[in-house]
Amino acid sequence: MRYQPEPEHKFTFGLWTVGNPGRDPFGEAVRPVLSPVEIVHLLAEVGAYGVNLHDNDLVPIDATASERDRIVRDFKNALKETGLVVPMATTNLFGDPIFKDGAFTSNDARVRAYALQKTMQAIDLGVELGAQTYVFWGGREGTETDAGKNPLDAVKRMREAMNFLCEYVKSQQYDLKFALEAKPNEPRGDIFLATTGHMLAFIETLDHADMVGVNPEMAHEHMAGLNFLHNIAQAWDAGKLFHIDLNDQNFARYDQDFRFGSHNYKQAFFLVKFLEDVGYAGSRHFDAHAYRSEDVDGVKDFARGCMRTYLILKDKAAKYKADAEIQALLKEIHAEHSEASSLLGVFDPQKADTLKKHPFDRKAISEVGLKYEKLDQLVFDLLMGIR
Ligand code: GLT
Ligand code: MN
Ligand code: MN
Repeated sequence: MRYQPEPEHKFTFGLWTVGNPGRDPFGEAVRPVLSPVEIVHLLAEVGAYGVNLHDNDLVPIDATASERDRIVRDFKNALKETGLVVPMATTNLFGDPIFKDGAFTSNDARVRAYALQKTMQAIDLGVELGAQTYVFWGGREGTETDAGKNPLDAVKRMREAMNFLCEYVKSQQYDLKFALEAKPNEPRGDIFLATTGHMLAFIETLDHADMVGVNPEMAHEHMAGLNFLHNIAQAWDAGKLFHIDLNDQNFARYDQDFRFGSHNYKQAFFLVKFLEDVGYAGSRHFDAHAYRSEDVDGVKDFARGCMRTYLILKDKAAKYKADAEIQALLKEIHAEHSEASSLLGVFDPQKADTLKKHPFDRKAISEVGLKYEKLDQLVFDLLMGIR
């Protein structure tokens, strides 16, 4: 069957995504709460490859040691029965009231220490389940008023925590990489390290920068009004695209976490095309949830839709490459001007000297139209299925 998800596509969902019962700040749950084992079976039914989790999506925060062991055993059995894997794990450092003013950036040393303790335990759990990527989303690491927290301390505390946890992973000899996820706001008024670009700069200040990359989320960059593809390209260029959260939403909204491709077809297309073109080999993780209008069947429609959309766009990317008219236009647009390209590249004094004297016909160069209108319309036609 066409557009059928296969393990090689590495489609994953969080327990918190398909398990989202539809509660929001204005209303109660509209769907039953599914157990982790039920969610694993649901994901297997729709054809996902893997399931990701926060520590407390699986093990309640107050569980005893024996409850933890039973829950983990049942979960592992469900994984075995279905063949699903756990490629990524993370810590819930936002739900419990202790984190009301942050975790790693809290002003309270007891909270910061507890956040480290909780994360080390959650790392142990993730590794036990097979995770090789560990995500950090600091939902509460921010402020409503800058009167209370010093943003400089926040960056330093965040660095201290990351350095501590990298050392922990090394001391345990775990095969685990960290992926930092940015978000500009919500649930805090403002969240520190607000975008993927901030994260990339921060990572370079860490003791073990090689272990740490990013987990950009499409909706989060759109909340900040940014071009997700451009951020992904920069992360890829830096060798830091360790994970990706695919979803969708309109610009300048709250975190809508819609089905992948539900809103911005073109952005989703160019993103998929990029991931496939560069050979991104990590998980395609859908960090989204079904509309609040849906029941459990609707949740399955949602999950199937995320994967189907990805595969349709992947197919469209192949069509784009095979389209003679599009390719001819691209060839024209990207034509090499060898008389100028020999003046570019690595500096040498001779080249600089020649370049300084080189005559440029500014008028002739700028008179030529670039045909992006034509190309963009061809892309639209392709996406709409009439090419
Ligand atoms: C939360 C958040 C997501 C993060 C998850 C990982 S939890 O749902 O909105 O963007 O990726 O902590
Ligand atoms: Mn989100
Ligand atoms: Mn996310």
